[in-house]
Amino acid sequence: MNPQVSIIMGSLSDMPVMEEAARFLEQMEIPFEINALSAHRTPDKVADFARNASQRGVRVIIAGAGGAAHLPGVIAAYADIPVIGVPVKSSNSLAGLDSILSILQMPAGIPVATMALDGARNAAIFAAGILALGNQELAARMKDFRSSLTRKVEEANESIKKIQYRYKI
Ligand code: RP5
Repeated sequence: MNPQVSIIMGSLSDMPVMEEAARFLEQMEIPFEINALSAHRTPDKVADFARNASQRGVRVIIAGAGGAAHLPGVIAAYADIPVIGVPVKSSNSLAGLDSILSILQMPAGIPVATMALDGARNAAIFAAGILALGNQELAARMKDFRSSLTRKVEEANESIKKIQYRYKI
């Protein structure tokens, strides 16, 4: 089975954030791969990976990095499939703002769909949404996932209702 989504991170130190993406893909039964590659430490491997990803069956790439965070943009420059970027609040970052801007502010022509800081779960949800366009079973699983979010708010309101306040109307 070929991976449909490839999760790439700049360093093992990004893993606590990026594994959230892996967990969601697992939940949605989407075949994926997850690896570390660095745009400055392994530039040739990044180029090879990004050039060949679609030929291996990968449909979407999720790339996470911290600090200067050029990895998602470099991958997008070589790849011919959508790249979703996850800015990671890493030990070397300026509170994550440097990573957000590096990924978000791509010059016109080579886009990276940028998620929130540490937003790896949303990256996987976005990737699943893209794949669901051509996969009815996955679309049904995504619909169930959405319903579970709705139920969560309904349950929250049930819990809130039980809290007593003297002045609550
Ligand atoms: C970035 O620098 C990585 O994506 C990571 O977020 C950050 C720190 O990397 P390490 O020094 O922990 O390897 O390239």
